[in-house]
Amino acid sequence: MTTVLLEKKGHIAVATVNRPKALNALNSQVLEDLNEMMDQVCADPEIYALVLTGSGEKSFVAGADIGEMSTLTKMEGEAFGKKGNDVFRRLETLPIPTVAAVNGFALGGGCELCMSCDIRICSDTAVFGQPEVGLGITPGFGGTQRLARLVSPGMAKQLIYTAKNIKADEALRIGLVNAVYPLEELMPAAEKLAETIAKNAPIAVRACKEAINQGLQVDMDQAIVIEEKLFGSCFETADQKEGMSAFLEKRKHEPYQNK
Ligand code: DAK
Repeated sequence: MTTVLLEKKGHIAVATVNRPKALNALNSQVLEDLNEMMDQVCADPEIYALVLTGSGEKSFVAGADIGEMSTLTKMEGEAFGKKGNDVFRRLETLPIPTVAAVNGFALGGGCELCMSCDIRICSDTAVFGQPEVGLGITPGFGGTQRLARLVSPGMAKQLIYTAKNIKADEALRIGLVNAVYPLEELMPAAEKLAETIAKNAPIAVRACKEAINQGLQVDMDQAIVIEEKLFGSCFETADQKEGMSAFLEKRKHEPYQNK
């Protein structure tokens, strides 16, 4: 991987989009490397949570690479869009929980990338926006769908139709991010959050992600059945037995084994 760095720290991994000279814009290589990064993360049973960020102090990801996109034909545009959508959907449904640490510009494809993560936190320097209509295109990596689901449809429409950027405080106010930190505190906070998640029973955490993601796509009657099945599956795990035994024996549970 040349454009995505992957670092393992205990039970968490930190992936960094690394094209700082182009403000980490997403070209085909970055999309391929994000895929490779997810192959590596999924192949490692010791990784329980993933943090995704951008290289440098200025940008998370400043969108899809406008230079690469500018000359695309209709068919090439569709192929580029599919490549990105496949990667973003894979990230959204990655079995382990994901935290986006947004350290600056998150525009267009960058905003869409962070919306494919489970949780977003950002620096006080972060800027979010979907500038696509100003470039003559629609958001193409799921922006119309994920933004409307994460914030209100009216707010999503305002952001997308106006192509106006918003700052961190406004992103917090509308619920696009969960918390804002001074830039230097962002990565420690993101890693601490991922480590806190990673200390819980990994199979149960993954089941929660699946239940929330799948349940939101169906009606409540079906959603509750999805939850029941995943709840039941936890009772086949050693971690459930240890967690409940520890409670009953009034002791701290042993570190969970992901079994
Ligand atoms: N693509 C390529 N290069 C970029 C870039 C981008 N999105 N953003 C920045 N860069 C490059 C700049 O060209 C510049 O390169 P050099 O000139 O130094 O070689 C370098 O990064 C530094 O940028 P600036 O000099 O512009 O830095 P400033 O601080 O002055 O401005 C900025 C920062 C983020 C406000 C500005 O760079 C900017 O406005 N960037 C573009 C932001 C943007 O519009 N992003 C959204 C792109 S649209 C699709 C699927 C998905 C998409 C589209 C179609 N299909 C279904 C086909 C997604 C579209 C988008 O993401």
